[in-house]
Amino acid sequence: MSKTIIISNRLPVQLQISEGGLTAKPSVGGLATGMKSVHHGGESLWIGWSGLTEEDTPVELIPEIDRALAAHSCAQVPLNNTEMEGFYFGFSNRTIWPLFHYFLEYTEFELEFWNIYKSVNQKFADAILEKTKDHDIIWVHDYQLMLVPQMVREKRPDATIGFFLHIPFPSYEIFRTLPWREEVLQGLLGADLIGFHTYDYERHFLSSARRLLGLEVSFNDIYLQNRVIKVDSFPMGIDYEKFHNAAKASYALTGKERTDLQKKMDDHKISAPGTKLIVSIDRLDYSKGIAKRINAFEYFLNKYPEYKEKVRLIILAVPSRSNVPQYKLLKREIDELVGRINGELSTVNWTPIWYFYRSLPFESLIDLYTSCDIAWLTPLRDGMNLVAKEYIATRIDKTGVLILSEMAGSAYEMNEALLINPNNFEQQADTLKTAIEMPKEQQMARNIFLQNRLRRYNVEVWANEFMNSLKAKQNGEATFVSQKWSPAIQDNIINQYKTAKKRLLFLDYDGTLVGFHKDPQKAAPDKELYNLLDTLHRQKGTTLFLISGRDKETFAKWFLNKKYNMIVEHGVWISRKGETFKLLEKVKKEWMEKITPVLESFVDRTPGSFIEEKNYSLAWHYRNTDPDFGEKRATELNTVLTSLIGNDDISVLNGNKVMEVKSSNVNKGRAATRMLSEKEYDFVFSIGDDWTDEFMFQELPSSAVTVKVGLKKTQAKYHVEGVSRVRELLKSFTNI
Ligand code: GDG
Repeated sequence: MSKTIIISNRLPVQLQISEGGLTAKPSVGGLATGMKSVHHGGESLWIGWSGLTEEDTPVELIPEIDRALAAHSCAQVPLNNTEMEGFYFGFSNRTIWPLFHYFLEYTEFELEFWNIYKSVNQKFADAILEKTKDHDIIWVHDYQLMLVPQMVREKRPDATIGFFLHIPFPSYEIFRTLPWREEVLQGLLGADLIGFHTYDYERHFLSSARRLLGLEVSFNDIYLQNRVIKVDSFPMGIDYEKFHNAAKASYALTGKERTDLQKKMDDHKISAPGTKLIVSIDRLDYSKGIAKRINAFEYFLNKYPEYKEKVRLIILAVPSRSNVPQYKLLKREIDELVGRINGELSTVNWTPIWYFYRSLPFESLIDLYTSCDIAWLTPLRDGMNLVAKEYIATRIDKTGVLILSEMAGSAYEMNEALLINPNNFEQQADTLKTAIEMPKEQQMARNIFLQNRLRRYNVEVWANEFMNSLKAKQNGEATFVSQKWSPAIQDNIINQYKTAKKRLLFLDYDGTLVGFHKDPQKAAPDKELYNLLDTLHRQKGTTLFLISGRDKETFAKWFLNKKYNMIVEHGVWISRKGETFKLLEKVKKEWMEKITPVLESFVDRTPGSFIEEKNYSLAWHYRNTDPDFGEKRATELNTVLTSLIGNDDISVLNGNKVMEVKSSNVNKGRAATRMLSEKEYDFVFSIGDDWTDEFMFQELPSSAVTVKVGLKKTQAKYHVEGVSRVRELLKSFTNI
């Protein structure tokens, strides 16, 4: 039976070595709880770092640690101090974290960090390969392990791999500044399913994949030569019932049973009735906008001084990555800010800010959520922000106001909150006032919607949706109708080929026999291709046709002396056995004069595009344009041309990054069937990669063997992955 394998930087278990020996406790973090439905019993294994470096682990304790972890279905990837420095504190938290949160000024591009990141990712990948079997389902988490999917895929091409990014994926303009951007994308593309919190992150990723790797993207699928990768958004939820029930339990406690923090907040409410408590909880991280929030609070108190002594801001900042210099500086900045503001504004009865720099036990966290009238969360950039969701879940009587930054992923799902731009102090001051004055009924009306949504789309649903989507991919959801060319199919077809007396082959050129080049003139045939075509051409009983949309001059230059049969310009010209090209179809060309200026205006407005003038058609190529822009222009051009053409004599073909205008009575299908009607053939084969080849696949008789190159929707019976597979396939025809 297949297992589920979860991989994250940290294991969901806290190990502690003390004099009494070793303790292993499950951690209570969001991810650990979220994965409960996926990580249970003997059916799953969680691989990650234990939290103890090799230097901190007495050798004699290692077997005991492994046993303790195994009891929680976990296995560790041991890491030493140098690895932690380069991989975690270095590349993960000094390169990727700031860059992906749009803090370019904090981003360090250090080759040493990158090298260690690669080697540690390899360690994780090796651990996966060692501890898993072929059919296991692998789910890799987060930005520390972006190279792992591809590293596993290399060794195990058929593995089922999912990847989820918990932080934002930045816009292409930011991402492209990373010196190792292609490697990172390639690493992620080892997965079958790549998940993000929001559609924006998804679209940024797709845009980078298209622009940086030139990959074909259709909706949310990325097409590689041999695989289709699904990219989707799965907004992470929380364990709603856990927070809701904990809040209920907290209310039920009587005076003495309450936590110290709760007692302090109760006292405050008694001594200053009518005052409002505002809470903010975050890891101490520059992405969370804590310093700006404190400044905005001061701004609010100065703008609306009537609220002095009436509101208090409670800040819980949880220590985080304190080894990284930027975090040390931030800590100092916040200490100073709180000190200054409290110093300047405090009165005998009032301190405006209560500031805790520590991690609190879960119960105290709940106390903060339940006792505070307002939660004020102002990240400058945040993948999701679960605190916002947790605050709402704990509001048993449905009161409470959430002020949330638009820059948090959770803002997309929490429209009923008061959404703010954390850089706009004016707006925040006014929003604080609105929140303080908001009538209870309005608070409740907003929170009912929020609570219902959070209850429904909880973290378990999130994990299950991701897994179901991944499993659907594993089960090979049909994305296209053709069958993959397999060794068994090949054997069968070679048998037909061998026994046939008269064979007819139609081979498309670009994207089929050779790969694409930025400059089409550079896609000349190589020696290997000439040898292959020579052998087929000379083979007894075989009639070979190269069939292409290219102009006759280029093909004459490359192939005429080889005496191959050729059909070019989609069927306008034909050359057999080395004779000069003749017209195969009578075609009109008067329309060309009218269309040329239209195409020229598109060339002027679309850098990188150009016109190819053929004898009977005009092609507008946009392979070298910005991909998004090029597609947009192509759609525009299509609309313009269709409205201009207005009759059936000419038509527009949408090829692979090319739009071709040509006479309607010419296409590869028509040309191929004409050849077929000239003689009796008992084996017909056609292969091609783009839309224009579909005419052949459609019009050839059903007994023909039709093959599409690449994973696109097609009328062909079979598909193969790419140029090198095409060549292998054709080579098999030569060995008879
Ligand atoms: C990353 C992304 C994304 C906080 N203080 C205490 C405490 N917490 C718990 C909260 C919450 C969690 O920590 C923080 O989660 P966030 O989502 O707010 O932020 P990150 O840690 O930055 O998480 C983020 C998340 O991954 C999930 O994908 O949402 O955008 O940056 O659950 O309750 N828990 C306890 N004591 C504390 O003092 N017990």
